[in-house]
Amino acid sequence: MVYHASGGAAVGRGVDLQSDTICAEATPPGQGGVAVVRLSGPEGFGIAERVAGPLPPSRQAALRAFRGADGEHVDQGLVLAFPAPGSYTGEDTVELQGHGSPAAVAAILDALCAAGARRAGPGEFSERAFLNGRIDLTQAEAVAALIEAETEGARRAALRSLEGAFGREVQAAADRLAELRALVEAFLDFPEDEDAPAEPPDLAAEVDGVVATVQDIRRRAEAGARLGEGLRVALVGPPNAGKSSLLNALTGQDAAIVSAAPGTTRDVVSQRAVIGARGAELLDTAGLRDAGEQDEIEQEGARRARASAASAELLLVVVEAGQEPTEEQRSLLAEQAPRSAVLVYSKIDAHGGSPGWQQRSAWGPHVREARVSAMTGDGVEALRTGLDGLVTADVGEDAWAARQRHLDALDGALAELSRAAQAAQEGAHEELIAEALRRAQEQLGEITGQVSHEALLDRIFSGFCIGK
Ligand SMILES: Nc1nc2c(ncn2[C@@H]2O[C@H](COP(=O)(O)OP(=O)(O)OP(=O)(O)O)[C@@H](O)[C@H]2O)c(=O)[nH]1
Ligand SMILES: [Mg+2]
Repeated sequence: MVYHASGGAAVGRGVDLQSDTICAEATPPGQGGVAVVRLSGPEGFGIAERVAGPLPPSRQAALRAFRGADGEHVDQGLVLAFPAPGSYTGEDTVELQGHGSPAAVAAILDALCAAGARRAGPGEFSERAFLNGRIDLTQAEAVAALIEAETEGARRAALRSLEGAFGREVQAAADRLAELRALVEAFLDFPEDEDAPAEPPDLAAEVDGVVATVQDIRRRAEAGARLGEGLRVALVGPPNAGKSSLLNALTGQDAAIVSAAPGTTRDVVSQRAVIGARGAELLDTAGLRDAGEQDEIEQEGARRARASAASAELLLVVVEAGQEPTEEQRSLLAEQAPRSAVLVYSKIDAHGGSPGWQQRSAWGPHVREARVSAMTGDGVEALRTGLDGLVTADVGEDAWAARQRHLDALDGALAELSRAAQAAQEGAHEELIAEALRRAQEQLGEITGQVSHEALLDRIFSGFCIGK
């Protein structure tokens, strides 16, 4: 990855990353009351003084005029200086708070670049914070997760990681592995040493203990990773069952066309919503009936409906109250296991039955039932609450913001630990056990950044927004 300095000269990541001073707009582009421009690096204070005049005492705001290279007044606003090492990046950092105008921001950035700074690439401030030991990698990634958080659950999980809980647990497991390695290696180096413990430690039991810890870390990380992904929810069922009406009632939007004619919905209609702790995409689909009765367009609609059902994390099968699910609907419910499904009986105003949500269904342990009327709204709130509960229970209350790379590293560590445990059980040579423990420790180190390499950092920080 290559960053471009203001003069058009390319600055590679490999080029002594932190010797220069970077600047970027930290607030979103566009018009607003205030725009914050950040400046960080060894020359941060000198460059800021060239643009904004003498700096106020650390961490105190002062009103200043901002001037371009030719001395022209380009904007005015507050200036704040944060000296190293107590700033976000660990370097001398300055914030210029100008007016939220794209033209003013561009002029301030040009002035800073003319005074010796270069424009930052995505995530470069957070990368410096990591490289300067201010935060570990999980915390840097939590900054991105917090910025992206769409729901309360995602925000809480991001804060848990940002406060360092995830990194600390991973580090504690890695430290435990280092201790175990030291024990094993003591036997390796001094097999005849009288000072060595007479009995080797019960390695298999010790490794089992670390495995349990890493599995718990993984459970919480997986829940957090799920929070960051959209939940796909598909509504399927026979034509005219009230699927589109239900989509509209659930989301409070007039998203899908409703009509008395069966076969109204032909394509997949998608609508965003928040369900429980997660952002979700609700997919309304064409009605499913025997292929023999369908024209070509309906058949294609049905194919798309079935594909939506197959890929949905949560499936709502809608049938009219008073009817029982057909064979196809029953198999759709069955195929959804172990993911969750809800059998929704619709139109209870016309066909009778009391509104409500049931945790149990005859159609499988992963199936819930609901009775609703999209027309009167009866049962819709109970259905919404039921779905919230399902999704939130699935995520848990103790998730950490995490990404696929963390899950991969945790899986890698678990695989090495199972190798170590097996070797210990079989009485294999200590060297083999120590080597597997070392590789497991390395996998955990990649999560926090104790073990890192340029390609990994590139992958992580290039996904950030500029200015963070
Ligand atoms: N009485 C009553 N009628 C409803 C209810 N929900 C939907 N309907 C009616 O049922 C008909 C079909 O509704 P839609 O929501 O279009 O049904 P659909 O399942 O999307 O139908 P297709 O897209 O054709 O598969 C319309 O005339 C709706 O007004 C309900 O809760 N009660
Ligand atoms: Mg429809």
